[in-house]
Amino acid sequence: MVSGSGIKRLKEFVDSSKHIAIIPHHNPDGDAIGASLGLYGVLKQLGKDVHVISPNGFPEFLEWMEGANEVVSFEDNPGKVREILKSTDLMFFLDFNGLSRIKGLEAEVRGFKGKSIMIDHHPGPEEIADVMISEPLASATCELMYNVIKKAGWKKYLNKELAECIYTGIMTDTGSLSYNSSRPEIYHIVADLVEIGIDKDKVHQLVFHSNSFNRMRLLGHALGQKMYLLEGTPAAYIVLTAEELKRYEFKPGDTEGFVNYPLWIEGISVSALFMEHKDKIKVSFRSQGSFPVNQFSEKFFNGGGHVNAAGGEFYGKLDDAVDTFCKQLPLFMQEQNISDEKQP
Ligand SMILES: [Mn+2]
Repeated sequence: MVSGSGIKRLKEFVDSSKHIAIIPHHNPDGDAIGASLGLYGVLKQLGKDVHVISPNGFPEFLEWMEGANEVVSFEDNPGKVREILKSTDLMFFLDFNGLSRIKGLEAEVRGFKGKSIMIDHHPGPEEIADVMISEPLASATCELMYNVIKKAGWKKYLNKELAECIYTGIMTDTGSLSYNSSRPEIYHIVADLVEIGIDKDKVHQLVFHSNSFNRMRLLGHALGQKMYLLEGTPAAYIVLTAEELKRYEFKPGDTEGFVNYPLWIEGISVSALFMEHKDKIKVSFRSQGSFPVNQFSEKFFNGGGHVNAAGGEFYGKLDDAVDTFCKQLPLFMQEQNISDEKQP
């Protein structure tokens, strides 16, 4: 899945660089942080001066990862990041394919004169790097990272701790191998990681069984009081106001995965989550089957992503965001010629 010529140039870049920065996307998830820390550990063993620079903080449930306490957040520590970037000669962009995905860090990266490598699995990449490893069919950037590490001849550096980082991304981006994971290669990779010695069950527990009491109560509230069906369509959605988020002491990452729950309803194949933040409405979309939530989000919510998983933003009132969704979704479905029936 990762081409030989891409790997050859990647290796040349790494061999000829001393100071390397690894950059995941804003609000990094298990895949972005897993791929970053997996690569970080390998490059350190190759004797490189490496830093993982995240546009902002990352969720607590990833803090157990090897190297996690060395990640530098640009939002929390811009001075340190600028200092690091001064001597950086190679940058890795992981799990994103457009510079707007790194928010405030974009301005710092735009002026960068060194070499860059992108490794990502989102569709529609922008030309942001000298080497672009872009594979929309891959389940996760961590899947690509495993292939990169193996093909570059670095597998010997992939110890148990780093293999657990890589496994985390595959696990979180596929809902524990429940979707977007039908290619046999993924299971060969997982088998390799188990052979290296990962504790698969422990990783699952660390990531998924570490909810705060408030997060569980917020989920209960969202499903019990704030989930709606969009009559006449196979869509359901959840709406959370700023007051509700505050009531349950919302922290970034708390609503991760909420948008998947409406899909568990029989007959529902499109799901949306609306969250009222200070300056904007954050929206997440999921679908099953052919409904392209990335195109829908691009058209109405300034967003994008994958066919079945996308994000977006709305600049206006929460009610107007929800109205836009309720009005435009049926029309968009007609346009796309998508029937009401749940698609397999
Ligand atoms: Mn990903």
